[in-house]
Amino acid sequence: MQRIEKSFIEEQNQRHIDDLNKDFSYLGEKLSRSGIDIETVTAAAEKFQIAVPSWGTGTGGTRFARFAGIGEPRNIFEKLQDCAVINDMSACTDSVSPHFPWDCVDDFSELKQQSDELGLSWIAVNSNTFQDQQGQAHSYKYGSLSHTDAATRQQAIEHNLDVIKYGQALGAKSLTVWVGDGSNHPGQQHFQRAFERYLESMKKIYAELPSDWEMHIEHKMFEPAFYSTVIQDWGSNILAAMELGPKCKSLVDLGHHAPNVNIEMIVSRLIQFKKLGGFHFNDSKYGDDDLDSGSLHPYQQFLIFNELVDAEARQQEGFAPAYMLDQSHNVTDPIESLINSAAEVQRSYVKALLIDRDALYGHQTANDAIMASNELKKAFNLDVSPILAMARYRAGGAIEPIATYRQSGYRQLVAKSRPSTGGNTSGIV
Ligand code: PSV
Ligand code: MN
Repeated sequence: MQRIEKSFIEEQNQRHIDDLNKDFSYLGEKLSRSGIDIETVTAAAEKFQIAVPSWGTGTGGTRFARFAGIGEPRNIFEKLQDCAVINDMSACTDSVSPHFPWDCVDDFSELKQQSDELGLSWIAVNSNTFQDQQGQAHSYKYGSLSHTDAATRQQAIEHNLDVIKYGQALGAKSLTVWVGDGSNHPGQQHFQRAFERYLESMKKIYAELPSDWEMHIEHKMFEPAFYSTVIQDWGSNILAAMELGPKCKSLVDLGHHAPNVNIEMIVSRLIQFKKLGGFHFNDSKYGDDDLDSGSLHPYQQFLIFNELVDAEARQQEGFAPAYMLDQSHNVTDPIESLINSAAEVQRSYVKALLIDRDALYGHQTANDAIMASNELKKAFNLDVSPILAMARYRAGGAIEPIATYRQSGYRQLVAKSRPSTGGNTSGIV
C-alpha cells in the first residue's frame, strides 16, 4: 500500500530542522519571560489529536456540481490509506470517523486489521438517515427518526443499531446521530409531535447503546429542511440529550448555527451541564459552508478553545469531548486541506494554553474589560508555529507538512491505480 516513507519525511525534515531549532528557542525564551515553559506546551501539543472524517477525503461539491480531483479514494480502504498519509504528515490525526452505509464493508475485521497496521483507530460512527439507501423499504423524504409513519421510524432505528454493531467491530465508542428531518413549509409539521416521535425513536437506540458508549446528537439550523429542523439548535439538542440520559451528549458542528451566534458561549453551557460530547470543526462565512478550519474565523476558534482549555484547567467533571473535522473540500486537494485544518485546530488549542488564566480571572473579577480582552489577544497574537512544527517533528511528522506531501508525489502515484470518479455529478459529501 502506498505510503510516504518515514525516511523520506526525515530527509525533508533535515532541510528545516536548523531553522526550526532557532525559531523554537527564540519563542521559548520569549515565553519564559511570561513564566511559560515551552516544553510543557509542546508536550501538550504533541498529545493533541483530532479525527479525520472518512467522507472528507474525497473531493466535495455543492448541489450545483462536483469537480472531481485526481486519485480520489473510491472506498473506505483507500480513504483510510489517505488518512494514514494525513497522520504521517500532521502527527495529530490518529483516528478516523466513518459514515454508514457509505463506508460499509463485508468484512469489518479486515478493515480493523488495516487500520491497526496503519496505526489508526476509529472514533464516533455516523449513521445516515438523510438519504434513501438502495433497496430500502421506506423513504426518508419526509423524515426518518421523527417520521409520521412508524415503519419508517423503525427502519431508521434499525439502521442506527446496525451502525453501533459496525462501530463495535471497529472499536469505536460513540454514535453520532444527525438527522435531516424537518420541514420546508409553515404548517407542514407539528413541531411538538415531531420532536416527541424523534425522542421515542432515540430512546430505543439509546437503550441498545453498549455500556461504555456515548451517543452524540448533532443539531443543525437548516438544510436539507429550510423552514424548520427537528434538532434545530443547541436548545433542542440539550433538551433531547437530557431526556435521553447521561450517556447522551450534544455535538457542536461549527457551521450549524445562525450567523454571528456566540458558539463559545454554547460550548460553555454544554460543559457546565456535562453535555458536551464533541465537535465537528470547520469554518464558514454564510452557513454550513464546510470550509477549512481556521480559514475565516481563527479568533472564534481560539475563543472556543479558551472555553475548552478553561474546563481542562478546572478539571471540570465529565469533560472529555471528541474532536473531529467535518469539512467539504471542493477546490483543494482534500489531503492538504485536512492536514492544514488539523494544524489550525491544534494551533487554537496551543494558543489557548498560553492564556494567563489567573490574570484573566483577576480582570474578570475587577470588571476590567480592556485588560481581560487584551489578555486573550496577547495569547492569540503570538505565532506558535514553531511549537506546532516541533510537536510534529518529535512525533515523527513533517516539519513542513504540505511541502513534504507535495514533494512526495503521493497524489500522482495513487492516481495511477485510482481511476477518475467522474466530475459531473452534484453532491454533498
Ligand atoms: C450535516 O451537515 C453534517 O454536518 C453531519 O455531520 C453529517 O454526518 C455530515 O455533515 C455529512 O456530510
Ligand atoms: Mn457535521
